[in-house]
Amino acid sequence: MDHLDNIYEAILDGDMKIVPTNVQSALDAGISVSDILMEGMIVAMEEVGRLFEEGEYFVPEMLLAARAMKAGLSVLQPHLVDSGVEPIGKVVLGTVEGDMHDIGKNLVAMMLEGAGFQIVDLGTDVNAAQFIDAVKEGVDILGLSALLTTTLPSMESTIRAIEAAGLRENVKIIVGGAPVTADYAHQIGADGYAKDASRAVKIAKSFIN
Ligand code: B1M
Repeated sequence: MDHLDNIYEAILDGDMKIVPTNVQSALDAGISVSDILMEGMIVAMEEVGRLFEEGEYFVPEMLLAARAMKAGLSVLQPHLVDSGVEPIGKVVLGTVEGDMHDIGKNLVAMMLEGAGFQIVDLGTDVNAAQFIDAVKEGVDILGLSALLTTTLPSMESTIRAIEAAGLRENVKIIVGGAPVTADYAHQIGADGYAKDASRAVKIAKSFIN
């Protein structure tokens, strides 16, 4: 098996000890960070989702795979993040109320940080009042993530609450996550939609320049 297969298999096995070792071996072998991420790690999480849908994996297996994925991302993080650069803007990020998924949001945070943004990560299950408090602190961009169709409405209610608080003009809002679409983003009044972390960086930069 090659390096990327090893990473893929270890994530499917939920092996949080082996995944970081395999990621490091792949880096040492000169495989690009982007290939490790896209072709080793993200495809593995997609397969975990498929196995869950088909009833072959249950929540505990999904949780183990997520932990293994996070352990691997921690090895990649220094390669995604440049240190010592002056921030080009401030981004507040969070997964919306009711939603515990944070791997995609964390990846967006890492890539934005790597692109020079200061990140305030509010974590998961963040309610509108928490987002509002963070926006009041002064922020250029607000990033909302949702992974469940059942938590999409929290995205919309967060934007409505920010409008009601009179803060909408102060901040650009980017939304993303598997069930989010460009149409949905437009419908709820977001300023931008990003399908993945690298597109989130492009959009965020376009709001700053
Ligand atoms: Co969950 N889960 N899960 N889960 N889980 C999904 C999302 C699901 C699609 C699986 C499936 O059925 N195929 C399904 C949702 C179905 C739906 O709503 N249509 C599902 C379900 C049903 C559930 C539970 C309800 C299961 C249950 O309890 N019965 C439950 C809900 C808990 C809750 O949140 N209240 C649940 C729980 C969990 C775990 C806790 C076990 C775990 C999460 C652990 C964690 O995140 N810390 C988990 C996992 C791991 C998944 C899957 C397998 C993988 C998600 C992931 O990390 N992907 C997922 C299946 C899948 O997505 N194929 C699934 C990798 C990640 C890099 O991609 O998050 O899409 P993603 O992020 C991408 C883009 O979407 C985008 O950029 C990222 C990087 O490119 N992006 C943004 C994300 N946020 C963005 C924000 C932006 C811009 C781009 O701007 C701000």
